Amino acid sequence: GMSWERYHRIKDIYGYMNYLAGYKSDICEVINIGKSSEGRKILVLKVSSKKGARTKPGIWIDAGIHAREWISPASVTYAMRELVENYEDHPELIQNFDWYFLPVVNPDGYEFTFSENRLWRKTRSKKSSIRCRGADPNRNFGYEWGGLGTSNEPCSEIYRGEKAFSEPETAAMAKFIEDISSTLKVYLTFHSYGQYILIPWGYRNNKRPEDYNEMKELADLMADAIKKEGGSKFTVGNSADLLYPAAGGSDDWAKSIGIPYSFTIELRDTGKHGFILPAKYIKTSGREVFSALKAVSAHLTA
Ligand code: 0X9
Ligand code: ZN
Repeated sequence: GMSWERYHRIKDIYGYMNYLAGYKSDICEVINIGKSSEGRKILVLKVSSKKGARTKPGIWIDAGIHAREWISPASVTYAMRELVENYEDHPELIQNFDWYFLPVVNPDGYEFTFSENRLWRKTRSKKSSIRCRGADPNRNFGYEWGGLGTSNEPCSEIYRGEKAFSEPETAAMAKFIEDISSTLKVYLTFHSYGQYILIPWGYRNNKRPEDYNEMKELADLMADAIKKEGGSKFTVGNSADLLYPAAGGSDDWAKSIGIPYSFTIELRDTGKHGFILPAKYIKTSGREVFSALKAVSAHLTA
Protein backbone atom coordinates (compact mmCIF):
# COMPACT_ATOMS: atom_id res chain seq x y z
CA GLY A 1 0.00 0.00 0.00
CA MET A 2 0.80 3.69 -0.05
CA SER A 3 2.99 5.52 2.45
CA TRP A 4 5.18 8.60 2.59
CA GLU A 5 8.18 6.75 3.95
CA ARG A 6 9.43 5.51 0.62
CA TYR A 7 8.98 6.15 -3.08
CA HIS A 8 6.21 4.17 -4.70
CA ARG A 9 5.59 2.51 -8.04
CA ILE A 10 2.64 3.40 -10.23
CA LYS A 11 0.42 0.60 -9.00
CA ASP A 12 0.59 1.92 -5.41
CA ILE A 13 -0.05 5.51 -6.48
CA TYR A 14 -3.03 4.52 -8.65
CA GLY A 15 -4.24 2.15 -5.94
CA TYR A 16 -4.22 5.04 -3.48
CA MET A 17 -6.13 7.33 -5.88
CA ASN A 18 -8.77 4.64 -6.36
CA TYR A 19 -8.91 4.11 -2.60
CA LEU A 20 -9.62 7.82 -2.06
CA ALA A 21 -12.32 7.77 -4.73
CA GLY A 22 -13.98 4.88 -2.88
CA TYR A 23 -13.50 6.02 0.70
CA LYS A 24 -14.37 9.68 0.04
CA SER A 25 -16.68 9.20 -2.92
CA ASP A 26 -18.65 12.33 -2.02
CA ILE A 27 -15.67 14.54 -2.91
CA CYS A 28 -13.24 12.40 -4.95
CA GLU A 29 -13.38 11.01 -8.43
CA VAL A 30 -10.72 9.25 -10.54
CA ILE A 31 -10.69 10.26 -14.20
CA ASN A 32 -8.81 8.25 -16.81
CA ILE A 33 -7.59 10.87 -19.28
CA GLY A 34 -5.72 8.62 -21.69
CA LYS A 35 -2.91 6.14 -22.21
CA SER A 36 0.86 6.36 -22.34
CA SER A 37 2.95 4.98 -25.24
CA GLU A 38 3.33 1.67 -23.42
CA GLY A 39 -0.39 1.53 -22.64
CA ARG A 40 -0.43 2.68 -19.02
CA LYS A 41 -3.40 4.68 -17.79
CA ILE A 42 -2.98 8.37 -17.07
CA LEU A 43 -5.11 9.12 -14.00
CA VAL A 44 -6.38 12.39 -12.57
CA LEU A 45 -7.96 12.73 -9.12
CA LYS A 46 -10.64 15.40 -9.07
CA VAL A 47 -11.49 16.69 -5.58
CA SER A 48 -14.65 18.74 -5.46
CA SER A 49 -17.54 19.25 -3.11
CA LYS A 50 -20.60 18.91 -5.28
CA LYS A 51 -22.76 20.62 -2.69
CA GLY A 52 -24.26 23.66 -4.36
CA ALA A 53 -23.29 22.14 -7.71
CA ARG A 54 -21.94 25.41 -9.03
CA THR A 55 -18.66 25.20 -10.87
CA LYS A 56 -15.88 26.43 -8.66
CA PRO A 57 -12.58 27.98 -9.73
CA GLY A 58 -10.17 25.17 -10.48
CA ILE A 59 -6.61 24.50 -9.39
CA TRP A 60 -4.56 22.09 -11.49
CA ILE A 61 -1.55 20.26 -10.01
CA ASP A 62 0.69 17.86 -11.88
CA ALA A 63 3.88 15.99 -11.12
CA GLY A 64 6.16 13.43 -12.69
CA ILE A 65 6.54 15.08 -16.10
CA HIS A 66 10.21 14.10 -15.76
CA ALA A 67 10.62 10.47 -14.80
CA ARG A 68 13.57 10.72 -12.42
CA GLU A 69 12.21 13.56 -10.29
CA TRP A 70 10.71 11.20 -7.72
CA ILE A 71 10.12 13.80 -5.02
CA SER A 72 7.50 15.44 -7.21
CA PRO A 73 4.88 12.62 -7.36
CA ALA A 74 5.67 11.76 -3.73
CA SER A 75 5.08 15.32 -2.46
CA VAL A 76 2.02 15.88 -4.60
CA THR A 77 0.36 12.66 -3.41
CA TYR A 78 1.17 13.77 0.15
CA ALA A 79 -0.63 17.09 -0.47
CA MET A 80 -3.54 15.21 -2.05
CA ARG A 81 -3.81 13.06 1.05
CA GLU A 82 -3.72 16.08 3.36
CA LEU A 83 -6.41 17.87 1.35
CA VAL A 84 -8.78 14.88 1.32
CA GLU A 85 -8.12 12.84 4.45
CA ASN A 86 -7.71 15.86 6.75
CA TYR A 87 -10.56 17.76 5.13
CA GLU A 88 -11.88 19.01 8.51
CA ASP A 89 -8.64 20.85 9.26
CA HIS A 90 -9.13 23.12 6.24
CA PRO A 91 -12.64 22.75 4.81
CA GLU A 92 -12.39 26.08 2.96
CA LEU A 93 -9.90 24.59 0.51
CA ILE A 94 -12.49 22.21 -0.94
CA GLN A 95 -15.44 24.54 -0.39
CA ASN A 96 -13.82 27.25 -2.49
CA PHE A 97 -12.04 25.31 -5.27
CA ASP A 98 -12.17 22.29 -7.50
CA TRP A 99 -8.82 20.49 -7.37
CA TYR A 100 -7.27 18.36 -10.10
CA PHE A 101 -4.26 16.17 -9.34
CA LEU A 102 -2.26 14.37 -12.02
CA PRO A 103 0.54 12.82 -9.92
CA VAL A 104 2.37 10.98 -12.72
CA VAL A 105 2.19 12.62 -16.14
CA ASN A 106 4.85 10.26 -17.55
CA PRO A 107 4.10 6.79 -16.14
CA ASP A 108 6.27 4.87 -18.64
CA GLY A 109 9.33 6.93 -17.83
CA TYR A 110 8.57 6.74 -14.12
CA GLU A 111 8.37 2.93 -14.12
CA PHE A 112 11.55 2.79 -16.21
CA THR A 113 13.43 4.67 -13.46
CA PHE A 114 12.54 1.82 -11.06
CA SER A 115 13.20 -1.08 -13.42
CA GLU A 116 16.12 0.02 -15.62
CA ASN A 117 17.62 3.45 -15.31
CA ARG A 118 17.16 5.63 -12.21
CA LEU A 119 18.12 8.77 -14.11
CA TRP A 120 15.75 8.47 -17.10
CA ARG A 121 14.05 11.81 -17.84
CA LYS A 122 11.95 11.47 -20.99
CA THR A 123 8.92 9.51 -22.15
CA ARG A 124 9.43 6.00 -23.65
CA SER A 125 7.83 6.46 -27.07
CA LYS A 126 9.35 4.53 -29.93
CA LYS A 127 9.88 5.23 -33.63
CA SER A 128 10.98 2.17 -35.57
CA SER A 129 13.45 4.18 -37.63
CA ILE A 130 15.12 5.79 -34.62
CA ARG A 131 17.62 4.32 -32.20
CA CYS A 132 16.78 6.40 -29.11
CA ARG A 133 13.48 6.32 -27.28
CA GLY A 134 11.38 9.07 -25.78
CA ALA A 135 10.97 12.82 -25.96
CA ASP A 136 11.28 15.42 -23.23
CA PRO A 137 7.63 16.01 -22.30
CA ASN A 138 8.54 19.48 -21.07
CA ARG A 139 9.71 20.44 -24.56
CA ASN A 140 6.68 18.86 -26.26
CA PHE A 141 3.86 21.29 -25.44
CA GLY A 142 2.34 23.37 -28.19
CA TYR A 143 3.42 26.88 -27.36
CA GLU A 144 6.61 28.18 -28.99
CA TRP A 145 7.37 24.51 -29.66
CA GLY A 146 10.84 23.92 -31.11
CA GLY A 147 12.44 27.11 -29.82
CA LEU A 148 15.42 27.75 -27.56
CA GLY A 149 16.68 25.06 -25.18
CA THR A 150 15.25 22.19 -27.23
CA SER A 151 16.77 19.65 -29.59
CA ASN A 152 15.65 17.90 -32.77
CA GLU A 153 18.07 15.05 -32.05
CA PRO A 154 16.10 12.04 -30.71
CA CYS A 155 18.97 10.94 -28.46
CA SER A 156 19.12 14.29 -26.69
CA GLU A 157 17.78 14.65 -23.15
CA ILE A 158 15.88 17.72 -24.36
CA TYR A 159 14.49 16.17 -27.56
CA ARG A 160 11.32 18.08 -28.40
CA GLY A 161 9.60 15.17 -30.21
CA GLU A 162 8.52 15.02 -33.85
CA LYS A 163 5.94 17.74 -33.42
CA ALA A 164 4.05 19.50 -30.63
CA PHE A 165 2.04 16.97 -28.60
CA SER A 166 3.62 14.02 -30.41
CA GLU A 167 3.70 12.23 -27.04
CA PRO A 168 0.38 10.66 -25.99
CA GLU A 169 0.99 11.79 -22.39
CA THR A 170 1.26 15.51 -23.18
CA ALA A 171 -1.58 15.25 -25.72
CA ALA A 172 -3.93 13.60 -23.19
CA MET A 173 -3.08 16.14 -20.51
CA ALA A 174 -3.54 19.12 -22.86
CA LYS A 175 -6.86 17.80 -24.14
CA PHE A 176 -8.21 17.34 -20.63
CA ILE A 177 -6.96 20.74 -19.44
CA GLU A 178 -8.40 22.48 -22.51
CA ASP A 179 -11.83 21.04 -21.72
CA ILE A 180 -11.80 22.55 -18.21
CA SER A 181 -9.59 25.56 -18.93
CA SER A 182 -12.31 28.19 -18.60
CA THR A 183 -12.64 27.22 -14.92
CA LEU A 184 -8.91 26.98 -14.13
CA LYS A 185 -7.31 29.83 -12.22
CA VAL A 186 -4.05 28.12 -11.34
CA TYR A 187 -1.66 25.72 -13.06
CA LEU A 188 1.09 24.21 -10.88
CA THR A 189 3.61 21.72 -12.21
CA PHE A 190 6.05 20.11 -9.79
CA HIS A 191 9.58 19.15 -10.78
CA SER A 192 12.93 18.80 -9.04
CA TYR A 193 15.41 20.01 -8.12
CA GLY A 194 16.67 23.47 -7.11
CA GLN A 195 14.01 25.01 -4.86
CA TYR A 196 12.62 27.51 -7.33
CA ILE A 197 9.21 28.95 -8.12
CA LEU A 198 9.46 29.76 -11.82
CA ILE A 199 7.26 32.29 -13.58
CA PRO A 200 6.62 32.40 -17.40
CA TRP A 201 7.72 32.99 -19.99
CA GLY A 202 10.29 30.23 -20.09
CA TYR A 203 10.86 30.09 -23.83
CA ARG A 204 13.17 33.10 -24.07
CA ASN A 205 15.00 35.63 -21.91
CA ASN A 206 13.71 39.05 -20.97
CA LYS A 207 10.12 38.26 -21.79
CA ARG A 208 7.43 38.54 -19.16
CA PRO A 209 3.65 38.32 -19.37
CA GLU A 210 1.93 41.68 -18.88
CA ASP A 211 0.54 40.44 -15.54
CA TYR A 212 3.95 39.22 -14.33
CA ASN A 213 3.78 41.28 -11.14
CA GLU A 214 0.49 39.71 -10.08
CA MET A 215 1.93 36.27 -10.68
CA LYS A 216 5.06 37.17 -8.73
CA GLU A 217 2.96 38.37 -5.80
CA LEU A 218 1.40 34.91 -5.47
CA ALA A 219 4.72 33.15 -6.03
CA ASP A 220 6.26 35.19 -3.21
CA LEU A 221 3.38 34.23 -0.91
CA MET A 222 3.98 30.55 -1.71
CA ALA A 223 7.70 30.92 -1.01
CA ASP A 224 6.94 32.65 2.31
CA ALA A 225 4.51 29.90 3.30
CA ILE A 226 7.07 27.21 2.44
CA LYS A 227 9.76 28.99 4.43
CA LYS A 228 7.48 29.05 7.48
CA GLU A 229 6.61 25.38 7.07
CA GLY A 230 9.92 23.67 6.40
CA GLY A 231 12.44 26.42 6.79
CA SER A 232 13.75 25.87 3.29
CA LYS A 233 14.24 28.72 0.90
CA PHE A 234 12.61 28.80 -2.54
CA THR A 235 13.87 31.38 -5.01
CA VAL A 236 11.20 33.17 -7.04
CA GLY A 237 11.73 34.59 -10.51
CA ASN A 238 11.32 34.38 -14.23
CA SER A 239 12.02 30.91 -15.54
CA ALA A 240 14.31 31.79 -18.46
CA ASP A 241 16.23 34.45 -16.57
CA LEU A 242 16.69 32.41 -13.39
CA LEU A 243 17.44 29.01 -15.03
CA TYR A 244 17.70 28.96 -18.83
CA PRO A 245 15.36 29.46 -21.77
CA ALA A 246 13.50 26.25 -22.70
CA ALA A 247 10.58 26.27 -25.13
CA GLY A 248 7.60 23.93 -25.26
CA GLY A 249 7.17 23.73 -21.48
CA SER A 250 3.83 22.93 -19.88
CA ASP A 251 3.86 26.15 -17.81
CA ASP A 252 4.16 28.41 -20.85
CA TRP A 253 1.46 26.44 -22.66
CA ALA A 254 -0.92 26.71 -19.67
CA LYS A 255 -0.32 30.45 -19.48
CA SER A 256 -0.83 30.78 -23.25
CA ILE A 257 -4.31 29.22 -23.12
CA GLY A 258 -5.40 31.79 -20.55
CA ILE A 259 -4.84 30.21 -17.13
CA PRO A 260 -3.93 33.32 -15.12
CA TYR A 261 -1.45 31.83 -12.63
CA SER A 262 1.01 29.31 -14.04
CA PHE A 263 4.15 28.18 -12.23
CA THR A 264 6.80 25.48 -12.33
CA ILE A 265 7.94 24.58 -8.85
CA GLU A 266 11.31 22.89 -8.52
CA LEU A 267 11.25 21.01 -5.22
CA ARG A 268 14.14 19.96 -2.96
CA ASP A 269 17.03 20.02 -2.79
CA THR A 270 19.63 22.48 -4.10
CA GLY A 271 22.08 19.85 -5.30
CA LYS A 272 23.45 17.81 -2.40
CA HIS A 273 21.38 14.79 -3.43
CA GLY A 274 19.72 16.24 -6.53
CA PHE A 275 17.34 13.80 -8.21
CA ILE A 276 18.29 11.02 -5.75
CA LEU A 277 16.68 12.76 -2.78
CA PRO A 278 16.42 10.31 0.15
CA ALA A 279 12.86 9.23 1.01
CA LYS A 280 13.16 10.66 4.51
CA TYR A 281 12.52 14.09 2.93
CA ILE A 282 9.13 13.14 1.43
CA LYS A 283 7.05 14.32 4.39
CA THR A 284 8.80 17.66 4.80
CA SER A 285 8.62 18.29 1.08
CA GLY A 286 4.97 17.24 1.04
CA ARG A 287 4.21 19.67 3.86
CA GLU A 288 5.98 22.39 1.90
CA VAL A 289 3.81 21.68 -1.14
CA PHE A 290 0.64 21.70 0.95
CA SER A 291 1.56 24.99 2.60
CA ALA A 292 2.05 26.47 -0.89
CA LEU A 293 -1.44 25.25 -1.85
CA LYS A 294 -2.92 26.88 1.25
CA ALA A 295 -1.21 30.15 0.35
CA VAL A 296 -2.71 29.98 -3.16
CA SER A 297 -6.17 29.34 -1.78
CA ALA A 298 -5.91 32.11 0.82
CA HIS A 299 -4.71 34.68 -1.71
CA LEU A 300 -7.38 33.85 -4.28
CA THR A 301 -10.28 33.84 -1.83
CA ALA A 302 -9.21 37.05 -0.07
O1 0X9 B 1 14.07 22.15 -17.94
C1 0X9 B 1 12.95 21.92 -17.47
O2 0X9 B 1 12.07 21.34 -18.12
C2 0X9 B 1 12.62 22.34 -16.03
N1 0X9 B 1 13.74 22.03 -15.15
S1 0X9 B 1 14.08 20.45 -14.82
O3 0X9 B 1 15.36 20.43 -14.09
N2 0X9 B 1 12.99 19.86 -13.82
O4 0X9 B 1 14.11 19.69 -16.03
C3 0X9 B 1 12.33 23.83 -16.00
C4 0X9 B 1 11.19 24.24 -16.86
C5 0X9 B 1 10.85 25.69 -16.73
N3 0X9 B 1 9.82 26.12 -17.65
C6 0X9 B 1 10.06 26.48 -18.94
N4 0X9 B 1 11.28 26.61 -19.40
N5 0X9 B 1 9.02 26.69 -19.72
ZN1 ZN C 1 11.71 18.40 -14.45
